[in-house]
Amino acid sequence: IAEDGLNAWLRYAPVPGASGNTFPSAIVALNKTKSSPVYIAGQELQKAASVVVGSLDQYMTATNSKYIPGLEVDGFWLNVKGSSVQIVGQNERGALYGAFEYLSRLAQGNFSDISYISNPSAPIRWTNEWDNLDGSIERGYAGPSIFFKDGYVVDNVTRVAQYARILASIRINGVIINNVNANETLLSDRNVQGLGRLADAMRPYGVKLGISLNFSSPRGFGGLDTFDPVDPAVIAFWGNVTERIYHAVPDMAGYLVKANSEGQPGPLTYNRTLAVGANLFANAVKPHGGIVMFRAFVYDNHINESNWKNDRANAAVDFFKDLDGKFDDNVVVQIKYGPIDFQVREPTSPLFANLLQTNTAIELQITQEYLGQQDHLVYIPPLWKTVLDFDLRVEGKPSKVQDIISGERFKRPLGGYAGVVNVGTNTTWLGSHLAMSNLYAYGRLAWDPTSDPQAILQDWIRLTFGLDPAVLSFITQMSMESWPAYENYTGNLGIQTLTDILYTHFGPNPASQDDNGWGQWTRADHNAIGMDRTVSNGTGFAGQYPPEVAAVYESLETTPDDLLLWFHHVPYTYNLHCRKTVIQYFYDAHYAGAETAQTFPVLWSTLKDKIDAQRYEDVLFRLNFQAGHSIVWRDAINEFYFNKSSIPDAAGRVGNH
Ligand code: GCW
Repeated sequence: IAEDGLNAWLRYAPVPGASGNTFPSAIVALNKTKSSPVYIAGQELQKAASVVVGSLDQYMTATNSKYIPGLEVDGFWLNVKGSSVQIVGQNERGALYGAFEYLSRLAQGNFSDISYISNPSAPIRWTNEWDNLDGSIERGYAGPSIFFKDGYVVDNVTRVAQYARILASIRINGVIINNVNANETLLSDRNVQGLGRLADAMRPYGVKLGISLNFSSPRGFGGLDTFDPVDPAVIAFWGNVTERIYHAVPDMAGYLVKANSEGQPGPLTYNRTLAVGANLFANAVKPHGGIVMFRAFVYDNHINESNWKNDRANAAVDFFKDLDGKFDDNVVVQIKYGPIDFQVREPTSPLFANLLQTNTAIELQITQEYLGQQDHLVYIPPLWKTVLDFDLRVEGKPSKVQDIISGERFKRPLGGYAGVVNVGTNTTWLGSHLAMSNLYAYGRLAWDPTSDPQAILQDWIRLTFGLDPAVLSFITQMSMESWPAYENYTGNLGIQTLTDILYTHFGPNPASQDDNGWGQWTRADHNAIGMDRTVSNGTGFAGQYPPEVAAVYESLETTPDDLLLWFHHVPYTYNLHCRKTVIQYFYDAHYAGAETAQTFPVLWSTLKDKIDAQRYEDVLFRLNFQAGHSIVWRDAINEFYFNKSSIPDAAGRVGNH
């Protein structure tokens, strides 16, 4: 079968051996309204099997059953006993999640009896789409927007509904549909009406719509001469806008705000704090049950490298720490996983350990901005796990990031996950078939961050490519090797991705990191490399962590090799824990990473007869590109540091071209 990718992992392909198993013979969906998630659940099940599905209330009424304890908001109970199947959600959204869970088991050839409850780790499981109103997508690699065209919301919402279906199957419950670098004309009457249309398309899938706002809209759009967040006219403007939007979208999820960052307007212009800015919107949406996601990605992009103590990584804690407790209860501070910007490896953002009376969410990036832009296979969840599992030891107690953002650690009412996805109109959604494992795993991890990235990956492989053992084993191998390989041939030891940071964020350009105000510095000179972020002699960044963690990073001896150059400025000849020198590690890792990438197309070609031609060719093309580009990376980076350091490669490979 040709497979264009629109159904992603929801293919319901025939499963070998399925015929001997008993399927239920009738489907009873307990809500017949076509716009209800339970109705959709019934429809989905119809495509594969037969069952009773409904929310807890509907189930108790219709079947005279007792209350099912243990179900939390959006959670579900799945009960399979032979041909009798019950799927009961705490709410209708949960019922749909349970239906997709059941179908996922069937599609993977799992027909066994089971009974269990599954609840989400956190209430906020959203995507962010950086779509512009003209239809372009910032850092999008899969064609133009499915939401906007030529300045307006699209008329045809077919793709939007299809996207919502995919998101529901991984239990995503909200989408911010426009770029955080927001255009205020989204607030026009025509566009607000359009928002209603988009929300209607997504609602049956339990996916709520939210939007990014431009902080200066009162001036740029409202005709006021100010956007000062305490000005009564400004407050009235936002109240008004919010009423109009909720009129069109009664269940709107809320607002996302990027303020005072990378040239965006914000409250600091008027000497108001970021909390005052966030609460302005929080007040407006509160009566409607809305949430404000306020981004912590606030920093000055004109800092001076000649000052040894300057450090962009310090910005988030510097800006937000003193505001802890000042945000309204329906504000969530949205924090990128690392202190800089979606690099191939970063330490966990210390801001998670500095906001004890504030709701927080983690921002992850599915779109591979710095990670090869979907032209390289990079399965990212193992990187995300380094952060979600990281124990920040706040007040000397276990404080994993996953337990902070779930709200559990500091007893917060809200929190969760925001994933920057940037799907486009390309029929593969992300521009690459294999990149979809990242989206799939994002949803699964947001639901349950304790799950194993490899197990999630294998569910995705079976659902996407079928149950053949060779397919399973080779795609698993390539995917699991892909992040370490990419780290090896781009930037290792915590130096960052070493891609071009000034324009494309694609391909090697280690020189672009330094001598500019962006602050993604490496401080590489002829003798030494790395940012000294110690308290004793550097930027003090290490001191933003709670004492136990700070002590680990402060000392050269205890800093792990993979973050060495993030925290320390050392000679190229410095000996790592692994006993190599820094420079020899660079040379070897770049060779090793590129060598691994050479194996990907070879492994893939062995699957030629097991995968439809269209997907086979498409993936092969990309893997061949990656194999070649990894050599470009390897040589560019190695030659660059050979020229800087003049230290020869012990294996004689570098400097001989
Ligand atoms: O990673 C950087 C990107 C910008 C992006 C910004 C942000 C939407 O290069 O394109 O802007 O981060 O996250 O706000």
